[in-house]
Amino acid sequence: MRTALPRVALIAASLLFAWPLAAQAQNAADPAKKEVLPADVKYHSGPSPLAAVPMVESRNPKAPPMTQAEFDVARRIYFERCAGCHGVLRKGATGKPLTPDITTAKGTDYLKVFIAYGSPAGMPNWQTSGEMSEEQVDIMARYIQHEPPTPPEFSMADMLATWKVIVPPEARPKKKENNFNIANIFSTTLRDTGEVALIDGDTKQIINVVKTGYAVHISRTSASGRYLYVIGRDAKINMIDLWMAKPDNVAEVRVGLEARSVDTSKFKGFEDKLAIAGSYWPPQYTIMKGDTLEPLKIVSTRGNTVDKQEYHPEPRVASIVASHYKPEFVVNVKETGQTLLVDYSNVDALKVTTIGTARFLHDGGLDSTHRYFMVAANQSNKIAAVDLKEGKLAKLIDVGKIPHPGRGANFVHPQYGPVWSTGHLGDDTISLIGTDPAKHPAQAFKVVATLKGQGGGSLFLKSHPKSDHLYVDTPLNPDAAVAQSVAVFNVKALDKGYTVLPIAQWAGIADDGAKRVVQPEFNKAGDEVWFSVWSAKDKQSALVVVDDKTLKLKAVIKDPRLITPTGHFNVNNTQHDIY
Ligand code: DHE
Repeated sequence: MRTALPRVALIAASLLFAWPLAAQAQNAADPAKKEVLPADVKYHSGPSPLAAVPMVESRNPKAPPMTQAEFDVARRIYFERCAGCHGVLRKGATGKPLTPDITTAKGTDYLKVFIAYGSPAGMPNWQTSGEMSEEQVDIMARYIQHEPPTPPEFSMADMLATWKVIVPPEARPKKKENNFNIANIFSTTLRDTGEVALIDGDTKQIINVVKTGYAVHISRTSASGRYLYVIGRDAKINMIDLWMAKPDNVAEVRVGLEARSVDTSKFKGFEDKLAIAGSYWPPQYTIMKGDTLEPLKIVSTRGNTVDKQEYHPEPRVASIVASHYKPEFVVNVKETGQTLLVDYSNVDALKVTTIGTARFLHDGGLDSTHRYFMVAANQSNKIAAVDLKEGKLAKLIDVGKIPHPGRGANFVHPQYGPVWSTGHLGDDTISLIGTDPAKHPAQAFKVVATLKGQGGGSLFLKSHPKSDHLYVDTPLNPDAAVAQSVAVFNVKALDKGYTVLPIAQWAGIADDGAKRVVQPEFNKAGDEVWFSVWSAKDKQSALVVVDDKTLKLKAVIKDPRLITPTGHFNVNNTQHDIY
């Protein structure tokens, strides 16, 4: 029999507040269990493509019964709303573990209250916010007491079955067959249509809209600058040849069921030779031939956590960057907090250096010399600086709440020399970290200054060697005015504070969308900055281009095909890691 929520609310209220308080006391001692903030929950609770995948299911006899129909509904909701925070196997990630040993002990009534009302530690109030009905909350409370359904693995045979060489290397252009300045092309993610728009950075015209994977995530450029590799959340990689008369797909493959990262070999002698992609499910990375995406090697990332040395069954691959120093890919394994330096000089005998960094690794980028990889361990509130020349951890640096740099921003601080910087999802600060141990040893890998920005909810910030500005977005800030604008600092006068640019207002688009302003990206010359003004699929979006010298509006790119634009990647800056 289903219990009405208000009645159980009274009974369970004491439990509701008891658990989080106890958990918070524990959190203070355990950095791996930090408080979760609403902006972070919103960010992590995006739909997972696993919702549609058939899975191995088994029932826990101690859990309350469910019909198959209820179980199917719950499984879909779980992968659409919950898996991003609690993990596919419910072992816990940003959110708490929800394995049956824990949940059956709590019981259905307790869990219903928790799901319905949320918690001060960051669990959203799914029912009182109107996102789930009372019936759905009841189904979810019972579902999480059963064994988590397990999605299938994804083997070499599965990959080969999806692998397509659309235009084989020998049939591709022998020289560039178009007049585009390809170094200044932008690949713009059209998130909800599963496409990228290739935009000519000089003329601001759309060159082509190319079909890619589901909820496409990032684009990366090959070492030569000729190829673009695009990955969707469904782990589909598309390879685009920019030399074609109309640049388009030449190869594609799926490397798993869910993924976020892709890159290509950049060390001298290995240019365009190999590609790599990391998956969320199964937890593994795959090395492919750079010219055809033929999968060559799959390596699992299952293993032990850096701190308590506990086994983790689903440590997801977060950011990947190609070293310019050695024939190595830097692969960041999120839940275990291990940074892997994968030596690809002999794919048949891979040498992997495993560097323990910090749990919850997410995104990051290189310092201006390309020697150090700076990666955010976001729920650990740390940046790990990894020395790619020496192959070791240079330092773990404490920063603000939930650092989120994208690739970060490098510039020369007037007092402290070269710094790399990150904004934060959880607070309004921007941490500047010294990156020049040779000339500024006292500042090396320390937070040398902390700027105050517009607010929390920041995802990306950017500068350029030719610019005096640092641009900081805040798309997940709850205040619409903050989410729809960016802060700009003059890096030569940081004490003067920031100027606000009303980017969404400049876009001049219909007023009914969210119009979140996301991801500053410079053009090749470093004299203009592009932003996405991101609204829902059925609302108008746009791109806004700002003149970096004057901070005035330079252009607005509007087109019915620009649906849900988010990230954009300038070919030259992505190729050479300029940021
Ligand atoms: Fe991203 C980079 C994961 C949500 C836009 N995102 C990354 C990277 C990872 C990641 C691991 C680093 C890739 C690399 O460098 O190799 N992102 C995730 C998630 O797990 C998360 C939190 C939830 C999800 O369901 O996917 C998530 N990301 C988002 C968004 O909602 C964003 C804002 C819009 C969108 O397009 O989905 C978004 N993520 C981006 C962008 C980058 C990125 C633009 C690349 C930044 C760069 O400058 O390189």
